[in-house]
Amino acid sequence: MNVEIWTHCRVATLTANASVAYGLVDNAALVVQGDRVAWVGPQSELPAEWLSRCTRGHDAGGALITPGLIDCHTHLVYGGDRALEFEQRLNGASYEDIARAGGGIASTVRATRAASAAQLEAQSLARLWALIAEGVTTLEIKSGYGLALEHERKLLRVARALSRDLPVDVCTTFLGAHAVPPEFAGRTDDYLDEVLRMLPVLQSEGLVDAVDAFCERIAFTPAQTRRVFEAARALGLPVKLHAEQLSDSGGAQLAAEFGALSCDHLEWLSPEGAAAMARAGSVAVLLPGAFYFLRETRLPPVALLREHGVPMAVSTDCNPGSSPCTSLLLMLNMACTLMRLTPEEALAGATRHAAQALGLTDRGTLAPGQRADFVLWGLDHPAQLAYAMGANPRLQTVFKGRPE
Ligand code: DI6
Ligand code: FE
Repeated sequence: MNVEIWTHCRVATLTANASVAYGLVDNAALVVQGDRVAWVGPQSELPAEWLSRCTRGHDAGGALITPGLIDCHTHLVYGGDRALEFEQRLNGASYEDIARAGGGIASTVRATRAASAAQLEAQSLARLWALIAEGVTTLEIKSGYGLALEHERKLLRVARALSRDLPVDVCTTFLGAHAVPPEFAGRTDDYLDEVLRMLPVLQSEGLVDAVDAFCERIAFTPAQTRRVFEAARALGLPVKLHAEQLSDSGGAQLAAEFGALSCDHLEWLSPEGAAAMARAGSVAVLLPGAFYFLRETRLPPVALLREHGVPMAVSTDCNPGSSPCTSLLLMLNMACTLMRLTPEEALAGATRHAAQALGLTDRGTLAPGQRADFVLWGLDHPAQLAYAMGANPRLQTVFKGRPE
């Protein structure tokens, strides 16, 4: 097996409980065997055994190396855009007003249904490239703009196909319970029956890694969300939840009851919800892009999450309505400026904790046995990743041990 050694670098390992901030190793060496990290530490301590087995050496030129970034909450595959609704909001309409008037998610559902798979793929690929260009090596993509079997299938197939020839892994999440489509208007429970019919079919086609729902006044109640979660549990699928984004409906407690991988948004999270998440080991996924773009004023309770030791992830929420964003680095900055995360918390949120939010234990840190997904940056210190706005200091990405 190939053994490749990277030297002349500074490595932010992001390992949990590291004794130094970011798990930073100066004058480091990083040994890759096949698609895995075999060893990381100070170059002066590199075991001779690895040197003798080395098949290729890489001089990193003094670069900073971090784990590949992980965007753990996106709705990246969709048709059309919602720039005109953005304009309506600037003229006074609220996000909820627009949704109730048949716009919002419903307008993206119309555009997504009308698009062919090839059109969806082309549109989504441009967004995916933007993420990859900033060092993303794993991302999640949710369905939820098809809301009918053939269209949810089309969207999820596009999501799966996107990573085919690219240095990135895609995890797919079924979000059939995102909104009630027009043909089921006023018949939410009938639509949920349909969601529960779609789920096992899509799962049997290998299109579903996890199940999500939008638990909110303008979407599904906790009781309705529970039906979705029970179906997921029966199929052995992990769950996540869009919870407490616009109001506190107790979604976090419900999700925790099902051992949710994550609860996402959380602006209205209550102390009881945070305690439940801590008990369940759910990750809090913070989405500063949506907070910013909807001009929310209520911040997710970061201090409370810290108090309970709930791990925090940071993600783009890339979607046409509430976060038309394809920059995870900008989200790190906004998680700090808007939500007061530290740059270290923000980076852990796009690496280690983002992996946890996807149920992935083989990535998100740089340690022996982990996937060799990492990024070389033209930076001196990892705090610079969250500091700059609109910069892209990426030099090179290594995916599954292979340099691009
Ligand atoms: N919450 C969100 O922020 C996105 N979905 C959700 O459940 C917004 C989706 C959209 O407006 O298209
Ligand atoms: Fe979302």
